[in-house]
Amino acid sequence: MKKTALGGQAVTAGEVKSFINGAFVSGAGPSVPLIAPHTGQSYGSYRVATAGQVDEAVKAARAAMRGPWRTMPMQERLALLYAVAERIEQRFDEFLEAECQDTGKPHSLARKIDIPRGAANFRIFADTVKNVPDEAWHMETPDGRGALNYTVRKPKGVIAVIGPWNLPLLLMTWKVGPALACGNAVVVKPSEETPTTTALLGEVMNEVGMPEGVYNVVLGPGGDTGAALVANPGIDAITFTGSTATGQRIMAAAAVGVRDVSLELGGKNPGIVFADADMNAAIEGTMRSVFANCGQVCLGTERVYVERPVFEEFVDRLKAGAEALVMGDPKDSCTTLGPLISAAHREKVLSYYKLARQEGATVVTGGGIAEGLPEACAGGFWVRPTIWTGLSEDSRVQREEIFGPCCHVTPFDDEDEAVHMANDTPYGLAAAVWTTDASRANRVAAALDVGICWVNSWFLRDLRTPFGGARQSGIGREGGHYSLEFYTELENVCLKL
Ligand code: NAD
Ligand code: 6OD
Repeated sequence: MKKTALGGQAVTAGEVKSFINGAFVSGAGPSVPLIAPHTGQSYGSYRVATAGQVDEAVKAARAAMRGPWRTMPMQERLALLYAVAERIEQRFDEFLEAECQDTGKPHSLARKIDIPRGAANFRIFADTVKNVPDEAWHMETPDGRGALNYTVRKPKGVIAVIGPWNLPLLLMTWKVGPALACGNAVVVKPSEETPTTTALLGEVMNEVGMPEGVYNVVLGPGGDTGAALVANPGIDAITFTGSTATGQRIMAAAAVGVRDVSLELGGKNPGIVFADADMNAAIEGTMRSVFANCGQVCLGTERVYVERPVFEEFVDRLKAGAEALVMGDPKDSCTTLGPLISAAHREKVLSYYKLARQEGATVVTGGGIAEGLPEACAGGFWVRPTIWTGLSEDSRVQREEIFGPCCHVTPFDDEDEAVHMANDTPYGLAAAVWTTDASRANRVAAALDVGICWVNSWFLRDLRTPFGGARQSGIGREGGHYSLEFYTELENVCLKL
């Protein structure tokens, strides 16, 4: 059978399939059209996996945990992960096409970030597991013979992986990579908006000889398929990336049966630009952090604080940058700004554009639906990149996550004021600080209540580092050996000598 993103086993006649126990299956529930965000046109469909099918997937994963996967030597297991990474690279263009069709994001972006990370997430966690040190403690005993304590690291079992639509392959493999590297089996529920690359990975799993049931995919909406998955008692732990509202529901579901959760949630991230910053770098970095992926990046900047002496220059240059962004066909190499993911999300973003005006913002640029796109894109979910000034810190636009190509820029007079405003949020995911003063950089980074603070950069990712959010931006850290803490259970063995 031909193995292309839209014509292999994962997708037949335009229907994206669930993947249960090594086989591609149609959901037994209703058929749902898939809509291309850049055209607004349907390009395929999927059928909803029912609670019964979710249970089949969980049972397949549990069976895999009793089968050859459980006893496979680590080197063999990790060889499979390296092979997955290599196969993603060999099928790079298919993953690229599928990801950009589902999301509408520019090919240039996915080529650089999403697909390479899809492969790297398998390689880096295979390396991590291979290099994790074992722990052993010798203890004294009254009889003088002593005892040896050592730690056995075991897979947690069957992990539910639930992902969002903004970076579907990157964020799914970011969890599936370490989960499998640690010897778990997974049941993945991708976002209902973007199922294709997750299904396509099923083909790769079969191609490299992954045992049946280790990697399973169930397609469907969160309230149905997702809720059935997290409620299933055969799930040992849940790792989730998505909104804070859904994260709270998942945490409640995980409480039944006392299952572990890892939650990577929303943000309202600040960027702080000091007058001593390298202004070219600050503008370039802030442009990316506000507009990359059409502002649909959890780590993106929505609140920019700029020291007053450079405020006007900064706003003028950011405006010029926003107005130079090019919207259009994702395949076109000139395209630098994609659409929003869906009609519903565009309604949400436009409601904030309207709210900003009602709350008294000055619209520096943008502020509505984008027009003048090529004819093929006319029905897509486009909005204009937007910059505001003049809002108070307690306005809803300054407090709520919008997840669109927009930001508000506020002047500040001193460091304390900037830190205070940046921290005045229920979230705590990421921040970006722009300054050439190293002492100030360290001071401000330490004072910010966030999981990751970039200094003079944005979205530089070393996968060995801890990743996660403070406050309502999440619970737990993944990345490097931190992922191993979530995806394994530790057992201490005390051996009397
Ligand atoms: P979402 O919460 O609506 O959905 C995420 C996933 O959860 C989807 O697969 C959805 O089907 C599923 N889901 C929804 N309700 C569910 C339920 N009751 N039980 C089980 N699953 C359920 O989020 P989204 O709109 O897909 O993504 C955007 C959000 O994700 C933003 O808030 C963004 O900040 C956040 N996000 C966070 C990170 C991070 O690393 N912190 C990364 C990317 C996106
Ligand atoms: O780079 C990563 O590992 C990661 N988790 C990125 C998250 C991006 C949010 O949209």
